[in-house]
Amino acid sequence: MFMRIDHIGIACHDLEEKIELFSRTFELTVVAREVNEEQGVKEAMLHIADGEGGGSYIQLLEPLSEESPVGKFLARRGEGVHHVAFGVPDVADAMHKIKEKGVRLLDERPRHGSMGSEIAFLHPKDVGGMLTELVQAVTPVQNVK
Ligand code: MC0
Repeated sequence: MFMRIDHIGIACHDLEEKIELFSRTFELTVVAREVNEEQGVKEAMLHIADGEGGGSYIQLLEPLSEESPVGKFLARRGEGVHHVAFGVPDVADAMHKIKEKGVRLLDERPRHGSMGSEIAFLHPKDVGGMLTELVQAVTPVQNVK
């Protein structure tokens, strides 16, 4: 079902500061920036590698408000890993299969994610405490190297 780790989402207070830190420390390059109003985040994608169905990234997330998912996470737990996202060939199909196994979906239908992807979240309490995201990259076949 999973083709690769698409990205690790990291919650932070100051996006620009963390872009500088991750770029300098790990020699990563920012390949996309976006404000996602629906998800309540300002974000940047730092490219790591390319694999089956698309790339792998570090995703830095700054909340747009204290009431957003990332805003609440920061208040409760502070900065750090917020979620792990897995690349899937067909997000709707993966949602259906995972729901049948008794895991709660946080989205009834796929939503808009980074770089034109379609995404859906699974409840962390049903996946060992890890907020899990499913990602269908926009052009999986073309991204394969
Ligand atoms: C909350 N919990 C987490 C968690 N956030 N556990 C692991 N990782 C996280 N990130 C835990 C809480 O500690 C709590 O456990 C339990 O889940 C229920 O939390 P809650 O009180 O209902 O808390 P809420 O209201 O903050 O909701 C949490 C929930 C929400 C995961 C349902 O954040 C959500 O729907 N997230 C999905 C959307 C999202 O995260 N969007 C931002 C990234 P206890 O033990 O205290 O009961 S958007 C994104 O990343 C896009 C742009 C992309 O990748 O392309």
